[in-house]
Amino acid sequence: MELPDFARLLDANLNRVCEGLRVLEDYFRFAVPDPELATRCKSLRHRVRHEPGRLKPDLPDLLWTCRDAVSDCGPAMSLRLQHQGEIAHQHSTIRDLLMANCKRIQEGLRSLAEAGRMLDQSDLARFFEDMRYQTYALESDCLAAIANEPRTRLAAALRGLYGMASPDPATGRSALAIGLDLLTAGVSVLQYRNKTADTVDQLADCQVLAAACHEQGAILIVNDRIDIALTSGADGVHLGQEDLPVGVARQLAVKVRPGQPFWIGQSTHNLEQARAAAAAGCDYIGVGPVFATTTKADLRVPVAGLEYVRWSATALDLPHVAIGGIGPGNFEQVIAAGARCCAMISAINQQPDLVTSAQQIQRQMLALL
Ligand code: 3NM
Repeated sequence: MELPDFARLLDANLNRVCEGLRVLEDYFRFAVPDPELATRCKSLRHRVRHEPGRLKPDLPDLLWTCRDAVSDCGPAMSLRLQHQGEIAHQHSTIRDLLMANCKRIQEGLRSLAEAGRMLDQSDLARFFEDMRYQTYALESDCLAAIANEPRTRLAAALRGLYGMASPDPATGRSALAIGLDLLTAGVSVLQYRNKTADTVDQLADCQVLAAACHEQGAILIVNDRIDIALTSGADGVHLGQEDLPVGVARQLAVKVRPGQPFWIGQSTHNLEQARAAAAAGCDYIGVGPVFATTTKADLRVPVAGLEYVRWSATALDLPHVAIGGIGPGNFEQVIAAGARCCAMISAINQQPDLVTSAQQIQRQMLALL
């Protein structure tokens, strides 16, 4: 076989491989920045673009002179197969998109390596084979990176003030009104905690709050009630030690909302509970009570203290929310102990101008992180 017979195949596949790599590179450069992965894609793309010309100097000129996109039968083939329903060109998830491009790159490299062999260009064939093996590792790393992506979003949201939408007996304000004020103040995560309202009213509140949260990119977590969380469009549930076990909650969430992230947080009051929550697959934990609190009357555990915050922040690779007796006068100590996120109920929800107070605290907390 002569090189010109293979020129169009080489040209098309070099373009195919570089285009596929560019899709991955742009995703990890602009959409979910991961400089390490983006750099790897860019480096592979440059090598595929330039190494063949170094190994065979007459190749670049030959490729573009033989190019003949107009008479390529490929587009007509694709159209026919699409009409027959055999191939689809839509990727409904990022995973589909990245995987399809990885396959495109690997298939292109395989075709290039075979052409290299047919042409007795063993250096070229070896180069393309080596590139193909590198892209298998790249594919695994890209998929691993996006598997962690939703968790990264949760960790980013658990920063600063964790809003608690609870009805306030002192001011008579409803959980819904407080929740909407906290969202106006700019919290990135809100927990709906209502121990008194009827289920039907809680569901209605959570539907409103879920829509309001999503409008501004915040996360809504529902305390205790996984049924309300799953049916209202909320993003997760927060469980106490006596609530549904985390594993059971996860099974339910996977059944009701397959393939979608659903966050499960759990209150913990000591090291053993924190380790158990992590082992059970919790996405984040509550850490408290940091100080004495009168808000949770049924809390039959001793104050866990700043030492527990310090331990959680360093020993456990899990996002956490410090809670219990925290307010404007002491949150600095909690952050100094390593907390990135603090929940406050009485200290903030009773403020006459809740929006301004929450905004102030949020600003001060973020400035310390
Ligand atoms: N959970 P305040 S302490 C709801 O330690 C809750 O898990 C706690 O209210 C825990 O900010 C607590 O008014 C009450 O102290 C927090």
